[in-house]
Amino acid sequence: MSITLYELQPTRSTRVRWILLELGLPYESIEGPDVFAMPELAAIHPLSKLPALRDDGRPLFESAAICTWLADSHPEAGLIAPSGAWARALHDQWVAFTLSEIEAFLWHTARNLFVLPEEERVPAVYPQNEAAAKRGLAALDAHLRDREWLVEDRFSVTDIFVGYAACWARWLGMTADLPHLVAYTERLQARPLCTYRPDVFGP
Ligand SMILES: N[C@@H](CCC(=O)N[C@@H](CS)C(=O)NCC(=O)O)C(=O)O
Repeated sequence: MSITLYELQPTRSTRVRWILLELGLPYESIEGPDVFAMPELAAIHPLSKLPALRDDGRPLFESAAICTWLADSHPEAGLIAPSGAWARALHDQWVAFTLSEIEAFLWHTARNLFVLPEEERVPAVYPQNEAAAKRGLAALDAHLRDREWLVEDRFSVTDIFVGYAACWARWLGMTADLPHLVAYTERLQARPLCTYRPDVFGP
């Protein structure tokens, strides 16, 4: 078994690093800003984005797909419910919700803050993105009011996935009035293998 992860901290590849650590899987890390230009990355990801993974030679991209695959392929770790279980539907629900109702807006802001060339950035999108992301974040905050973890109230790959977006939003200053979500990010960062370092994803 061999795993290669193309990554750059603190991008969304750090989700994959965390689950690899939770699963105790050895992996080769191809890391750094030069990764984006590598033909090996282009051979995996059609847009040369991170994260990208090879598992026994097989290419996989998208952090949700990679994290879910790794949890699925190591069921003994108990980090995900099997396909067909209700808890699995809840995992899919929170991953899809995070991507469409939160992360899309965070990423659009990031693109206009520092990813796009300066002359293409449109700062006018920030407030609209923040308002949209906050609706999704408030829903998460409400869900976490009386539970510690998202699915079956025990730590799972769902928390690794969604938690990244929550830490990112906190770093962007969008969680000030969402105490349950802030407490959740602190619980995540208190876990020994968490890769969402407080010095990078701090408030
Ligand atoms: N939905 C993708 C996002 C992939 C993505 O946009 N990754 C960023 C880093 S967080 C990237 O590679 N950006 C380079 C670019 O946009 O060209 C995932 O979750 O894996």
